[in-house]
Amino acid sequence: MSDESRCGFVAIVGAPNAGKSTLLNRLTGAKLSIVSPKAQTTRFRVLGILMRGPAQILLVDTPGIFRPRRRLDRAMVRAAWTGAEDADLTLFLVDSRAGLTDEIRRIAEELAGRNRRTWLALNKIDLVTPQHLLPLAAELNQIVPLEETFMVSAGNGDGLDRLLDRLAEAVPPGPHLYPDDDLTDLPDRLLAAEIVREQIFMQTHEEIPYAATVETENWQERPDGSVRVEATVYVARAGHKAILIGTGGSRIKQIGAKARHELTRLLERPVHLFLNVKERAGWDEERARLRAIGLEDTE
Ligand SMILES: Nc1nc2c(ncn2[C@@H]2O[C@H](COP(=O)(O)OP(=O)(O)OP(=O)(O)O)[C@@H](O)[C@H]2O)c(=O)[nH]1
Ligand SMILES: [Mg+2]
Repeated sequence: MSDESRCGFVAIVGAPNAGKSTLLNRLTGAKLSIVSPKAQTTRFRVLGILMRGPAQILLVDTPGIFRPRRRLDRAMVRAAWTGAEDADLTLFLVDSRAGLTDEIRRIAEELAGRNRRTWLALNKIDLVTPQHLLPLAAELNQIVPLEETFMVSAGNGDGLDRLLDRLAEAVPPGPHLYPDDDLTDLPDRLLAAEIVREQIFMQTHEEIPYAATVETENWQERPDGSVRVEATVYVARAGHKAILIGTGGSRIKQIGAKARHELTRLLERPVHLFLNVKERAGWDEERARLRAIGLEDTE
């Protein structure tokens, strides 16, 4: 590898649940983007800044691409495609266990139409027999021209060294756009809201995770080095609020306790976390709510 300075954006794009956020976290060695077993966890673009030799790789995690219904969904899917448009390279991440579903076929066709530099990474290879992988890669290549193909496991790290080496060579020559020891540009207030939302995804079911959004309302640094965070969880209906709060407040307490623990670890200082739950019908169609989580409003 040459010692020439390089820097470029690489957008990780794919179907919901492919493992995009897991990959971003694994490659940066940090928890930047929330992860859950449920689809449509990520709602906005998350930047991870990665150094590999003289190269700075700016990895962008994006929301999964699906058929949008709500204004929120449309803004999420738009954020994913904009991420790809703005990047030097698109890394198409596919869950190799799911195979070539209609959803993945549609994304591949859309990628083909956009005609950008695209690499393929078949993920979750720890879950499949290796014979599946080459035919799947070949089928995808028939739909969209793929410059390179990687077989990886974001879960256990297999194949990622080679992917990183290749990315470091592929990003264009140029000065680094961020300080080399920065990990992300995500503000702590947004991180805090996301960590609460992650617990909602982990601890509630059916439509509840999709009916909730979280906003940090207040952030106070205390003289003792701790931080006091107040966040509001908006839900669409009274029934959601009751479920989220739980009997005698048990569910929201558990969500708060887990989120506080995680935030204390991430921010490396004591965190006092206060959660309010508010019913707000139609928040997922409301521009201000989408802007609060950094989604663009172009409709
Ligand atoms: N076994 C295995 N599980 C994985 C791997 N990568 C991700 N997962 C799991 O797949 C699930 C989805 O991972 P995410 O990283 O949230 O997926 P995503 O593509 O960001 O999903 P959205 O944000 O909803 O689009 C989680 O339960 C992860 O733990 C992998 O390589 N192997
Ligand atoms: Mg994600």
